[in-house]
Amino acid sequence: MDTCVFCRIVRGEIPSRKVYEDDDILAFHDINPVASVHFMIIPKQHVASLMQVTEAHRDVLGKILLMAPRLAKEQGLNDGFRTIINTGRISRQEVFHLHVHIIGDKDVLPPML
Ligand code: D5M
Repeated sequence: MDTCVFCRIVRGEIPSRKVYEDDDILAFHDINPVASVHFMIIPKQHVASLMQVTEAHRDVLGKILLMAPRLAKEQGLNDGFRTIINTGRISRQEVFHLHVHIIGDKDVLPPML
C-alpha cells in the first residue's frame, strides 16, 4: 500500500524505533506512548484490520501473539502487559494496517474497560 503509514515504516520510508524485525513481522515503539513501554507488532504484509484477516493470515497472526510476551519481557515487562487490537472506526482505529499494541509499565496500569 503506497500511502499506508505502517507499510511505509516497513519499507524504511518513515523512521521508526524498532523493537524486532523478521521476514514476516515488525515491532516498533508507538509514536504517542500511553505508558512507559508501548510498542506495536504488525504483519509486514498489508492487511487493514482484523475484519479483513483470512486463513492466509493464520501463521503471521500466530507469530505475532507468540512474539508478544518475548518482546514484552525484553522491554522489561516481566509482570505482564496489556494487549490491544483496535478494529474499525467504531473502535477508534486510526491506522488501517493491523497492529497489536503492547502496553506496560513498572506499575499497574490504570483500568481501561
Ligand atoms: O493506533 C495507531 C497508533 O499508531 C497510535 O497509537 C499512534 C501510532 N502511530 C501513528 N503513526 C506512527 C508512526 N509513524 N510511528 C509510530 N507510531 C505511529 P490505533 O490502534 O490505530 O488507534
